[in-house]
Amino acid sequence: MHQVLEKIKAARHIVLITHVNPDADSMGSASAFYSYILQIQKKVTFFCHTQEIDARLLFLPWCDKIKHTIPPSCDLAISFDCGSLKRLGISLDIELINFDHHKSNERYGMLNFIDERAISTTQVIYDYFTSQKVKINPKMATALYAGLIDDSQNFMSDKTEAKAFDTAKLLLEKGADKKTVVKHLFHTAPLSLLRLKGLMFSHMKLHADASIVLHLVTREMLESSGAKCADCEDALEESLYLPTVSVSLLLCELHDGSLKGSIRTDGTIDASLIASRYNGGGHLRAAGFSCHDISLKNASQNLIKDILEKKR
Ligand SMILES: [Mn+2]
Repeated sequence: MHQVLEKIKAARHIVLITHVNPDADSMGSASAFYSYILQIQKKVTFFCHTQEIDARLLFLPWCDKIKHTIPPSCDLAISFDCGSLKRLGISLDIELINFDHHKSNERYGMLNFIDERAISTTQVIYDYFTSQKVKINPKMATALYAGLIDDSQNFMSDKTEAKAFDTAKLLLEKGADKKTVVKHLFHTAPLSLLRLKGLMFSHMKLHADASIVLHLVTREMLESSGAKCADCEDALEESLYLPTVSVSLLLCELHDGSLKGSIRTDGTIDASLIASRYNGGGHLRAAGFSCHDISLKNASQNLIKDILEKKR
């Protein structure tokens, strides 16, 4: 941690980098760090490669400062929650400090602060601030809290341990605006998403004694609801709430005719093993893949067959 401080002290202009298609953790970490760099009176740039940032995140402090290019005067970069160099969305010719909590982090920085046990990158940043006796103001606390509750799925994920609650308590005491964070991250949805969810639940099919849910989402369904493929996640996930269901499947038709596949399981079947059959990947409970030159019907038949084989 000491080396980080030395690098920051020596820098004249620091660029803070989120990953492409940033989430609350990546943005929250960079946002809190932005306040910190201002506190120590250095020049700072908030960079995100993605032009269209998820509107739910724009309540975070300093989002109005986000740039999509890196000024040439920057002499130090810091990345947040980026598992790989590719996820930055740009190439860099300056030194980089890498803050993350992904096990798979490629340690591409000159200094790497990867805490695999941390529930979020904002937890890693919180620990850094504490070790450096940085004063955490309400803006910083709100940004750090956002990453904490989003990555822990509002403290519901398996990885949520006592430390997450400890950190939450300390951040609330420092003035984190819990109400605003919850409103934007968990209680905000566009009409298109709600419409798509309705369509998905009314069209879904149950297989194998209602242990498998299958969602086939056609281009028509996306068009009539105005939703995007990424908006299918909620219904896919919530299908596992049915007591008999152990696997939830999605095949979504994209504009180019290819299919996007997503698998969610209750952990009794390894989703990543199924996805790897289609050159995809992921984790035990969540995985994804894409397939080309196959109809929705044929792809779904193959997928169900693969799952039934695994179940046996
Ligand atoms: Mn994260």
